[in-house]
Amino acid sequence: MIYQTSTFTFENVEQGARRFAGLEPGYIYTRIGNPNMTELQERMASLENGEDAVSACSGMAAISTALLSILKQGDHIVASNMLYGCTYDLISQMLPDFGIEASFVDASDTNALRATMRPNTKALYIETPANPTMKIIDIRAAADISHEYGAYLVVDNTFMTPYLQRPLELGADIVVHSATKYLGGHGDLVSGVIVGPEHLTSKMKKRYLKDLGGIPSPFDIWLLARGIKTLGVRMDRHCQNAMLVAEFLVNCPQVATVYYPGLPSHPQHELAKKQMDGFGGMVSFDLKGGLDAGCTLMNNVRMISLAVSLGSVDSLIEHPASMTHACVPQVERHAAGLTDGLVRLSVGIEDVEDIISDLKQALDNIK
Ligand code: LCS
Repeated sequence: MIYQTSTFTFENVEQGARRFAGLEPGYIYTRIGNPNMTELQERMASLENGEDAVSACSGMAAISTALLSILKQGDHIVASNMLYGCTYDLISQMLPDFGIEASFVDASDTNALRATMRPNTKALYIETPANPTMKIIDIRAAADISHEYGAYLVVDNTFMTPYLQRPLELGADIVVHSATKYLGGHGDLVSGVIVGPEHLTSKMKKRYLKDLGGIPSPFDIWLLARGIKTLGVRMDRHCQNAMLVAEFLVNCPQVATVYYPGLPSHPQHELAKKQMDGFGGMVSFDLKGGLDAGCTLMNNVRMISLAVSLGSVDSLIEHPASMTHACVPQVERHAAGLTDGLVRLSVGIEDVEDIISDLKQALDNIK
């Protein structure tokens, strides 16, 4: 059932007052809570093995709400140097405007990570695998370092979903998701989720999400809850297809390097096997012909869509340097291993032969 309503009626004035005062449970107004949000939150908390969850209207709303609720003026945040472009922008540009200092580091290097932490560091923020370089960060090691400094470890689990990786079980404090991606799974909604301990999620719900206002529409979270019903079967197929596509690309004469944690050649393949239950559906690669060759490939795909976003049942291809990560300065992108020619492929659940033959015909256009 979809509770497609902005408000909920009270029996009488006294009941309304009791609900506002928190003396009686019950819904008031959809920005403060809605049965569809409650259901989704319970499901996500259970999947991530966390105490509670908060649903938000986008991944960015989830990330900004989570960070603003644990940081204040004078605090410091350490973040991984390879993040989704808008997350990087939020942490590097917007948080400093509110008096929150930010430092970026290769969080897979534990010595460098430890050296970046400060007494006033209140949060460590990572994505693993990183969008789009597929670098893996050891979640347990990051949690240990974070806790030594009394900081919360926040992990963006968008690429993996709780089906493949559960950061809270490895010591993380808060998990955030762009539910727009694999959780929804069908490219038809924008949504976000935060999972964490009840003392933080209740603060987020009662104060930050309520006052920042980034709540999802009841219809979108109903669609999201429906998407989650097929999460396991979709993720199995994404993983299977991505592995076959990565192996195909490794053997293509036009391809220089393939970044996929399932390949034994991935520098952190062993760590990936340890902390992930599968390698996911995202594959990035550099072509020998660099950016020009990448553009030829992307302009010639037929079944695969040239589009940003990821995690849909449909395969999507994009160019991070000019699209999703264009807001990250070039020197920072290069330092984190994101080359100008890197192509990112979100491998869908279509017949893998169709995906591979589309890539093959598009690659054949490279001179
Ligand atoms: N976290 C990750 C890892 C993401 O990839 C994205 C969006 C977000 C958070 C933000 O989620 P949203 O607000 O869009 O729901 N990533 C995108 C991408 O790579 N292409 O288009 C959007």
